Amino acid sequence: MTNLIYSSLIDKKKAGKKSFAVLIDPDKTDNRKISELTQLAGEAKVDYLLVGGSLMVTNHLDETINQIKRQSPIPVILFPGTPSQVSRYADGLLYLSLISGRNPDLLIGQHVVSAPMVRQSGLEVIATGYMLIDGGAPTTVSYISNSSSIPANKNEIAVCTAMAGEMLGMKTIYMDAGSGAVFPVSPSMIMAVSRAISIPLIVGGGIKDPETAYLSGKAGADLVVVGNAIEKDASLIKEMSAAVHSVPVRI
Ligand code: 1GP
Repeated sequence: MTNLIYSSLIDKKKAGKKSFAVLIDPDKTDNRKISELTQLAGEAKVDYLLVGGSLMVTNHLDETINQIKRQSPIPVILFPGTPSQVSRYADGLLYLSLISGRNPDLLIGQHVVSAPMVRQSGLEVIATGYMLIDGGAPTTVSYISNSSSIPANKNEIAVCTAMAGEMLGMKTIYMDAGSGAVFPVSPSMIMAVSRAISIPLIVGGGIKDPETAYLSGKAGADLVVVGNAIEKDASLIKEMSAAVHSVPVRI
């Protein structure tokens, strides 16, 4: 197992540089769309491509990743909604434990079941404390996981949850307002959490414009993730990526 993706995240964090990732949902993309996204992502210097979806209805994960890998050198990281979403063709895997919820199956149960398959895949595994933050709409993840999200105005719950995740040994914390959230994680919550932990902080969900992407990075997100908005308008990749990369370096 390599450590390339995680080391790159750590190096950038140490240098105070922000990263930008595009989330690709195989259910919502075809060959033509993937070609368009990989080309735009390359031109926009996107740092990582996340691949996954809360519910994968179609069955072309391997095919999607193979096409991305043929067309782009950008590292591909799996962001699995279910344990079946593991593909050895990716570069890494966010091994998500839903630490904001109280559903033991998503904290540890599904990991136990998928552990041999994950180990065998040879993927770089990045233990991730996954925190759902209320984004103003019920999300697929909250429904499927049967767990409530952290209220958007309860910064202290988010801070304590992230701190616990770090002390339990998580390598990153992912704060997610959920795909298609009405409103994204607030800059004040991002700032409070980023000040409380020293591991990389990933933020996504409901980021619809370059300004919000910039503000998320400026507040303390080390990696900003956008899916839906780019699915709807792929030309946003350039401005979103530039916005995140323009956050002033602060070490
Ligand atoms: C969802 O954080 C990701 O899990 C991205 O969300 O699709 O709303 O950008 P959006």
